Amino acid sequence: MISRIDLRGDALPEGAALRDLLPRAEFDVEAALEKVRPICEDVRHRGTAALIEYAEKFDGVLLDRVRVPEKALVEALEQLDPEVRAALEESARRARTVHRAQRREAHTTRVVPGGTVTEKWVPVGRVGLYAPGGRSVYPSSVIMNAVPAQEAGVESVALASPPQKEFGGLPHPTILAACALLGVDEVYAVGGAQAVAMFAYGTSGPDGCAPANMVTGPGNVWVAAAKRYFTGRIGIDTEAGPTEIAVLADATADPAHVAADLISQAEHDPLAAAVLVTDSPGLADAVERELESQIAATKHVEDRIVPALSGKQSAIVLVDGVEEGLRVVDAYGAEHLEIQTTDAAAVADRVRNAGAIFVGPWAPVSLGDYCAGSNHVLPTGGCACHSSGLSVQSFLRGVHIVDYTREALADVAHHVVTLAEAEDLPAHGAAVKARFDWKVPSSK
Ligand code: HSO
Ligand code: ZN
Repeated sequence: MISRIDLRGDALPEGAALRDLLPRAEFDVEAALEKVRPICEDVRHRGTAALIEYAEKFDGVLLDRVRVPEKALVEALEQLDPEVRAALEESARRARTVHRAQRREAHTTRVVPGGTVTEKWVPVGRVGLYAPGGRSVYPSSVIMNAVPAQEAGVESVALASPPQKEFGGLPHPTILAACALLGVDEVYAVGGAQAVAMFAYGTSGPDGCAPANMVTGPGNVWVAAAKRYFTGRIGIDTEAGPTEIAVLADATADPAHVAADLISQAEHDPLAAAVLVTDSPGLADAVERELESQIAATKHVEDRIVPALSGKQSAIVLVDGVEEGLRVVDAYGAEHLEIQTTDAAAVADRVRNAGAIFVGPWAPVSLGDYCAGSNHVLPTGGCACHSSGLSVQSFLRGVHIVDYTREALADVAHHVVTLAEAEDLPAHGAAVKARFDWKVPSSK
């Protein structure tokens, strides 16, 4: 069911050449952009009326308003299964513990006597969070979005999630309940690219949504395309693609656990990627057998797990040793990477590119999805080599405050003037000279 890529024997190629040998899902954001552009512009010009029309067209619901009444949030929480509520509360508590520790203090550096640069951290003013609907109704993602924004001190947090026909045009009740649990009371029944456009441009009227400075959260290719469309106008986290799990394992790994973990993420999407990197052909065979037997007992087999595992984005990659395995997982840059080898912590310590790393036999990705305290909104598609998962830092801006005395400026003035002249920008130098009666103090 799952293909094999044998990289044993020859020396591994470097960088991009190695990456090109590894499997990856096609996720064509650029193509989706073409379709998303007119939708975004329509929302810009027609606001709520356009949102209501798209709800009918894409979600099959007739809405008379898009803002979810607060009463609906309270009711959803009241009706939530107490066990689900307790689990969400525990998930949020752990996430809050981890994210609170990410808060940043202002820091002042004394560059020279009388000259300081302070970096202060300012939260983004208003954030729009996106929670998908349809196949992916994840109240846990509401936690993973809202908690870092709240811990960063974002004052205004709104959330959009697609209207659901079976719930009278409201977003899924567990999404609403999670919002109520977290104190997110501004919620819109808007899905897809339209939701991103609503946050980016804002809409007016009694049912209107104030524009946001940033939009975060997972979504389908339309949401990713809309994020790309608005990049530069608003901040985004990353363009989330299909879920990925890579497992770096040696012969000591338990094949039943490795298979279960690969299946756990394949369960998300037919385009989800599951990649096992191992130096043990014995483990590879055993994992394959486990995959066959375990999927027989699970749920989303035909629609998601089989296409995900047999798709070109998934594979078992055979390597000569853990050393080569490390190079492969670094070239791949998985959203989630499990290390199931001897000395797993030491191996994990050497990984450079991964959204999140799960160490040893007792840290499956599903723990991180729900209750580790770590964030599950993570870079996909190889973006882990330049981006991080969602955190308090995502919602903060570092602002430099420059404070120099007359003497400290005088001391460096000649360098500023020299550089200004070297760049043919004499007015830059003049701004300094003017402060010293046009006589720049020479270096002492
Ligand atoms: N693994 C998904 C997140 C998720 N899992 C939500 C379960 N619910 C993407 O990182
Ligand atoms: Zn998951």
